Amino acid sequence: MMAIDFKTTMANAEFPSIFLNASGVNCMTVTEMDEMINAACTGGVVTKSATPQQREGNPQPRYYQLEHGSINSMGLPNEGFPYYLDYVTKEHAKPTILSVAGLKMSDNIELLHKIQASDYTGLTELNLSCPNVIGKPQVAYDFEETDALLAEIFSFYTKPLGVKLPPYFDLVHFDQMATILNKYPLTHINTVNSVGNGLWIDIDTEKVVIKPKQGFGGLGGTMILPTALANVRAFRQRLNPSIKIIGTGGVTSGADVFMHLLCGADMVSVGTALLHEGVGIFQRLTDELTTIMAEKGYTSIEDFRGKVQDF
Ligand code: ERO
Repeated sequence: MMAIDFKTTMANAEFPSIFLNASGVNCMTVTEMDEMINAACTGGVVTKSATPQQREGNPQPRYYQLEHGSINSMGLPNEGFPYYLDYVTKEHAKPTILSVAGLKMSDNIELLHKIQASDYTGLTELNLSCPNVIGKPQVAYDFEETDALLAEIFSFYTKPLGVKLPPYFDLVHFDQMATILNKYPLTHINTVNSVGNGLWIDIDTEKVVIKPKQGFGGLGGTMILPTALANVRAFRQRLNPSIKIIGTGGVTSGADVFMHLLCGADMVSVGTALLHEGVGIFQRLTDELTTIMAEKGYTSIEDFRGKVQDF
């Protein structure tokens, strides 16, 4: 099989491949982040979303594998912002994306001030879409609050910054959010976070399958692929070309990656399937994507990126 060059750039970062972990999977500890960086066919690593202080997260069980995906209500367990800032500030063989998630608006501002003041010059991703912190709504479902937050951030922040978005389900919401995002010098969006507040029940026990929030949790995996593709496509049609897109959601095969790229994704990240298969998945996805491209006579992603055809 002919090797294809999957190098890609975003802001000042040169990723050797298009593949990343979805934040939250394989990125909690230095060992896990190193494993992502050292694995074949990865572009780099996205950290677990960091809060100002270390957190244990929600009570167990908080993750459950479903037939067609997963449900989670982890509740932002993480080692705390200093741990991840320290990691990304060190030299690594591949680029890093520092994911941060304040529990309140002032946290987000404070975290970004700290990154601005630090030696870190790489990419940061502000998570505006965690569905699982008890009593906290997903920020990016509040359009006015998102706009106000980004306005304040870009009054002082000059380093590369993207945002992690929740899935949207109405075309008007894509219009409204894209209009807001286009006002700011964002490097990228990452779409989608898990589909918030799904529910699953074990019919033998007649009980919900995860403990936090009476069983409500974020859905990931195969079942959310169509939602993820719609969000990548809808935002690619609406965002400034300078804002790149990390497509996240439902990727388990090279065909799924190919669809994300046809919708306009610049990079593709993997969550549920990475958790189940381990970092070896990136070699498999690369091989499967390469086979599809070879069959179609494509030698570069640019031959088809964003070129999904309508009837
Ligand atoms: O519960 C979590 O830690 C979590 N789960 C998700 O599916 N998405 C998140 O963004 C997130 C926490 C920030």
